[in-house]
Amino acid sequence: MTSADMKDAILHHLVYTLGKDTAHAKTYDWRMALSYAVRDKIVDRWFEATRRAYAEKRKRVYYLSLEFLIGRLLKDAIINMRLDEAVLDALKDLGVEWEEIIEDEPDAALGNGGLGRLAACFMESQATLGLPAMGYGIRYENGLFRQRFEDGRQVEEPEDWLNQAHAWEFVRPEVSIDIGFGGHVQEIGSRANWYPSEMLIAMAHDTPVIGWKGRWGNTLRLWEARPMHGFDLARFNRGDYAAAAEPEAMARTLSRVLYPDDHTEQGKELRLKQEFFHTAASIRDILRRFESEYDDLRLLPKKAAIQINDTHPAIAGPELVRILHDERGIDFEEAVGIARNTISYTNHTLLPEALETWSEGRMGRLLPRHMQLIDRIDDLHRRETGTHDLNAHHDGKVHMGTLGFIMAHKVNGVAALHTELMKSTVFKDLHELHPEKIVNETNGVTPRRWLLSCNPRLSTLITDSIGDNWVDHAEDLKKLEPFTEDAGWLEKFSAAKRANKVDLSDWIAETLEISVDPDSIFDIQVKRIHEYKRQHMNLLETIAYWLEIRDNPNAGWTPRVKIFGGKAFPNYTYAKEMVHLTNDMAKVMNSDPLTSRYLKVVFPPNYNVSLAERLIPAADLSEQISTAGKEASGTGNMKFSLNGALTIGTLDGANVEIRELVGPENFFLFGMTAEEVMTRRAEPGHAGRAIAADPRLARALETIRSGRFSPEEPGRYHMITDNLTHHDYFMVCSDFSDYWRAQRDVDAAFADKAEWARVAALNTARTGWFSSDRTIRGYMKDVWDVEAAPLVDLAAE
Ligand code: F58
Repeated sequence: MTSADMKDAILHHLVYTLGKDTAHAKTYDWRMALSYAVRDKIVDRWFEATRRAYAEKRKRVYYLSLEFLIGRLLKDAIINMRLDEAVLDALKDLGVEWEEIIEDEPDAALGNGGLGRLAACFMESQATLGLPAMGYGIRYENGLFRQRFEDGRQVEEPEDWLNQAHAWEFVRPEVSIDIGFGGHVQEIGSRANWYPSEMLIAMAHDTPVIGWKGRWGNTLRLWEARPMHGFDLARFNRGDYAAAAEPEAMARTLSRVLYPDDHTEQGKELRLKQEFFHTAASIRDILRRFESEYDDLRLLPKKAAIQINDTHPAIAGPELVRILHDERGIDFEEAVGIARNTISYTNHTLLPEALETWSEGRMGRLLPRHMQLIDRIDDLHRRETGTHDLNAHHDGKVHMGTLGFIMAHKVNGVAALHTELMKSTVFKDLHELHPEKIVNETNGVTPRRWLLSCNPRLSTLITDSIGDNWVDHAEDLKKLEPFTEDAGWLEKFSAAKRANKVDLSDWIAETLEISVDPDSIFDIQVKRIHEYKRQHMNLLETIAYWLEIRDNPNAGWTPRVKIFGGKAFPNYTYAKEMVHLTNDMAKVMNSDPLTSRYLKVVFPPNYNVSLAERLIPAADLSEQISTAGKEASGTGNMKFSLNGALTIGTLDGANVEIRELVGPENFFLFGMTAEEVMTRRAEPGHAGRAIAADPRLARALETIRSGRFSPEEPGRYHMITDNLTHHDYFMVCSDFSDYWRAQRDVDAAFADKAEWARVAALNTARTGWFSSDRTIRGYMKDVWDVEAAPLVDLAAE
């Protein structure tokens, strides 16, 4: 497409879709007009891919996830369609700023963190590989809350990304599915009729997901909850306006918020309803499509693979069995077999508190037939395996991890270590019964968004050096290795990183009014705020470093900018204290005349996909410091490494694989192993001993305790200091000394600029393996048993 065509297309949409003339168009209008112009180019290919999937009778993959953290879509679409030049020229001609347009798009935060972002990367990789696939999620009216700081405290505000028209979706009123809750069950022999007492409708909204070079397109289908019977006119006419609108409001509540917070009873109820709503609508839709093509349900596993992303859609098993058995009359055991061969389950956490359970009371009330079927599934599993005590339903609860496991033919972990720990801890007994079931699929990230798009300077250098094949064959990045021996090339590599750091410094100055020196180490920890991720260990090290600089301000310290980003769940008080402490520290340290040349603390609010795209390319040091055994994989760790940051980290999650690939000598390793953690934890008084043995740690803790960062409320952080001193389940104290040592190794390494650049470049060269294309290929082979369509130029057909 030429830039003149692009310009015409933009102007056409500006006038005829937005109803604006150029004289009155605002940034929003230009962005929408551009989005529609780009979308037009996608639609034909998307149709063609869909037609081919049908015509070639291809097996499809269905990715069921309560979260898709897709972020902004416009730039992604432009880049994958390779329209960047045409768009830039057209905008220039029209006098419209590209940056302004890109920044104007709301960041669709339909996820909490890594799990949701993984789903988004997978959608993009599936489209790039030509794999017929569909993502099913919920169209949350308000995604993850927006984070603001007030006096350093986190304040949550609703995220209103749908306040404006959303250019990327197509509403499908014809795809409206009835969903029931509650009521009673009438058993007829083995089968039953379920008569729900409450009904609502799931209506589809489709977003095309286009792969690299526009050679395949898939659909992200998001469900919106709608009332069965809208507005009650009779009540309205009686003057009861609020009651008239009630059914609509109640139904809408279901797809209103993305749940991090299921603390209250109502919250729990709503979350379970969301899970069933999402799963039931998706399963219906999958079966409708299947039955439009085939008439034998026994073929389902051959034509459809249903992946459940964590246990959130794990009710898929019983729901599919219910339809096959109760509604289609297939024998119960056979129905279970079909469902199991179709479904597979990804586990993302071993943290006991994060493994979902539902009380039998709640499940029985909301999903009475499913509760019966879960007991029958347990019963069948007992008979199949001759065991007595491995039920999904036990101790008055339904354990969704066990249910997911029993109803899947494959269960996967998301990094090598995590998968091994699944086998030896949480799923030990089930694994012994089904040794073939657990497989590993180490996570990945799409190199289109996480290198090509977010880091144009580095990607241009890469493409100039090795061509652009790396974009969809990321292992090609290996070809950069010889360049890492070339001083001239390394200078270019460093120049790209430095320019990214300058951009970030400017942005920090502008938005946060903090000045940072781009020649400092940009040391970044961005992720959900959680004790196991140990942001507080980073904070303690920051305090210890700060105190040491103060002791001897002229000792020639290596300057650092400590950058934090992340949200604390609204009900997670401890994490919120960590946020507050970070901000309190920043206030004191950034204005300390003795140290501020050497140390700055920066915490931009509202960490999201767009902010990640800004921060990651500018990082020197990636903080991946979770307690070993707790981080299932991590995907931020991969993004940093791919963008030429060095990692300081524990042997946890995918860090283990990153370290192997980049080379142990190029990774700042510290801390106990998962096994050592388990042993140490069993030793009473481990925290106290660690504190007694390390004066720096003792002093840093004492500094917080003394109220140095919160003089107006000296005891503010006693929750953190008491916990670390007396319990310290996550081993912050025990790992601190080694973490300090590793940080000083970082300082020493950074002093040799050329060597640092070489290692940074090696990180980029050696982490192509972490492309989500590789991950998806793994699932295709080990889990889904599916092949991709041949990649052709769909537009030319
Ligand atoms: C994350 N889980 C893991 N959960 O923590 C991370 O190690 C892994 O890389 C990633 O999944 C992808 O496999 C995660 O993001 C959540 O966000 C939960 C969603 C439900 C509410 C509680 C948090």
